[in-house]
Amino acid sequence: MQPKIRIGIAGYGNLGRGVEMAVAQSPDMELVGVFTRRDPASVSLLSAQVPVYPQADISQFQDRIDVLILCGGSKDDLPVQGPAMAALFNTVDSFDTHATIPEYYAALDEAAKPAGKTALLSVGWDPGLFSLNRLYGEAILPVGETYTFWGKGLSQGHSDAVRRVPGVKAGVQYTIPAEPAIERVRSGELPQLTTREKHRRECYVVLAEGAEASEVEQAIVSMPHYFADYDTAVHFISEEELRRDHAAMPHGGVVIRSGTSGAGTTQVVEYTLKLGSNPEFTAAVLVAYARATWRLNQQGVVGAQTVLDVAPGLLSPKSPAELR
Ligand code: API
Repeated sequence: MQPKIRIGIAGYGNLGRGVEMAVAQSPDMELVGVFTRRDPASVSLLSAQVPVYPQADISQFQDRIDVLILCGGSKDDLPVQGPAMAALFNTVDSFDTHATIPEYYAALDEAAKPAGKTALLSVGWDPGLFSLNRLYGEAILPVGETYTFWGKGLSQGHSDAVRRVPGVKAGVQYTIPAEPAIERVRSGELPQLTTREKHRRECYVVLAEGAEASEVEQAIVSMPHYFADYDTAVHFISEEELRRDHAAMPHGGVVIRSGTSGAGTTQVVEYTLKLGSNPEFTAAVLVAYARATWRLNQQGVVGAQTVLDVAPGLLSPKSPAELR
């Protein structure tokens, strides 16, 4: 029997809680503790046996944690926390600002490599599983087009970005795909679609006391990477309405590669997710990749890595011999 992989969680929001549940479903792992910037006494876990520690004490745990799963947001937390933690621990995170992945990769690589640590970034479903499926489609059908549609669903990345706008007390963001465009792609057409033609975005926002609605709306719709390239609607609602109507966090989407092989033969490949809980699923992906991260580190593969660098067998709790 291999010793269990010792997991730490940094940050305990929806994603951190999802990781706690996914580790509980993984018999080859144990949860050492949760690290938080809040007062640890104010954080209650699902499992009363797991301790909560102040984030400030984390460097004392270097010998007790095999992989630290970073559960902060991409906008403000991970760019700072990622490299700092990658110098101390093997890490996995769900950094999802697609446009700045190259610079985040470089910062992690610089921190992790000299420390002999492995830092697996941008793990989840998009970026993550969808990235893999885009790659498979493009490698196998080099002549064709790739389409990604998200939703309808609640994007954690965009909801986090909305909540960080000054004047926003709470809020969520739904991504809404253009269904007729999806049907055209499924039928084998190869339309050229702009970002704006594929999705629109709907935000439901609770204003902070004294905040000006028009200023908040302007700050959201003009935000680069997240909203500027889309048609975005902002609806102001009460805290009560937010709790009542927006507690569930469904999401999903499709990656479609449509192309022609050999003698000009049409081939359409589709990968679909229908998720009842976006954070629980993202967390489950993080946990499977935490296993791979530990194995890569054991094999001497250090520095920044992405899902495109990880062999599928490393995700499975089964050994290579069992998988064969
Ligand atoms: C969207 C997608 C969601 C990707 C999934 C994940 C998240 O616009 O809805 O933030 O929930 N980019 N990165």
